[in-house]
Amino acid sequence: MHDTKQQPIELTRPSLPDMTEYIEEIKDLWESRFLTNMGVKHRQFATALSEKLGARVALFTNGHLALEAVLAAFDLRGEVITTPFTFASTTHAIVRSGLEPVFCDVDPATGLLDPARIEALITNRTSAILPVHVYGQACDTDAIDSIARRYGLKVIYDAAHAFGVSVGDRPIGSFGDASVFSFHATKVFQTAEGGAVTGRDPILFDRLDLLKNFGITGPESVVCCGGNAKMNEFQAALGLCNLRHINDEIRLRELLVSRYHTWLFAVPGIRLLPIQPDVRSNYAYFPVFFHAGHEARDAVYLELRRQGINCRKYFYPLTSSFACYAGRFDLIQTPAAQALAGQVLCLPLYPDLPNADIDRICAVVREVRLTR
Ligand code: T4K
Repeated sequence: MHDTKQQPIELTRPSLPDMTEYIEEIKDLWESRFLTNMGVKHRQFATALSEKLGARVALFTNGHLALEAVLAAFDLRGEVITTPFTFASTTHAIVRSGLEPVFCDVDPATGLLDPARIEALITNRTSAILPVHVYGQACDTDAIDSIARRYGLKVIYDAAHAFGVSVGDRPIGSFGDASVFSFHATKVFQTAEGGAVTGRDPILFDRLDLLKNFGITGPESVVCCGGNAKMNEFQAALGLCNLRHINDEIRLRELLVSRYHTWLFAVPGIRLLPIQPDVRSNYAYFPVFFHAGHEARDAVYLELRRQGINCRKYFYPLTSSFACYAGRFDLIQTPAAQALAGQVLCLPLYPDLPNADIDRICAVVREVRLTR
């Protein structure tokens, strides 16, 4: 086994602009003393993002509150068809909005919602479909959007992992009725905490503006029961800086992913994500799937952790089996998702991860795998 005294390796580390670039960007804030409530930076960042994402944009303080705001803005009722192979946020947003998640199984190769299984789950209580573009892949948007149109359902994509992804020449945020992005520190594009909604319908954006600011329309006018989910000026300033560097961020990630591929693609018992034709990925995560299941995966996980290498089982457990939902959902409905949750391990990935660290991580994975 390898030397355990080496430097720890994080799963991810946020990319930051030069400190001088950020200071330059926030100087005005000291002068104006307008620090939040949709100030100059907020407006500039929304405009810049809208050009980048090819859609209208509403900014939020984080991705989770953006998801809850979209569900409220569409005034959804009843059931929402979604995936359990996701982060807690997706399912919690549905439940916290008083809606019932109906779990649909995923494609065993990608972990993305399987469109072939959606129609069987539609009832007269279904109001929306909420798929997740996991790991920076793209869902089968054509199939999902066409089922939704046929049944008059809304489609809200959880695009928390998918900033910068495109399908053909279409940016990922242009599909469905709305897409929700996360700009958390662990994401490809980050504002420390932050999020955004993209879409086309101007009424959606009017509602989102109200919902994220207490329903206020003027100093003496409150027209709906909104909350507070505004992105502040410091977040927006960081977003303006990081947007200038996003292409480099994705290019560097791509290089690291291809190094991982070279080491791991032929290791017996391991499967990597397939390359999606026509999709430009952002290389948000690097998941590895162990055919033999959770014992093989956990052996590698424990050895990596022992050596100070922070890897994560995104997404184990399935959200449908969280303790807070015990007894509520039928886990037999999603066998492919269940299998993936037992197989997956996400390995460290961020632009300044040294090649030597990738080589070290891959050596551990190969060694543990090949000796079992
Ligand atoms: N939908 C989906 C599909 C999502 O994955 C998420 C969030 C959301 C919705 C909701 O979006 P937000 O409301 O978060 O905007 C992390 C993130 O907190 C979460 O944003 C993310 N998904 C999820 C997949 O990962 P943890 O609890 O696993 O992160 P943590 O603290 O263990 O950190 C992971 C690694 O990042 C560690 O190696 C440390 C490193 N790190 C972390 C932070 C916070 C840093 O280097 N710097 C940092 O500031 O949840």
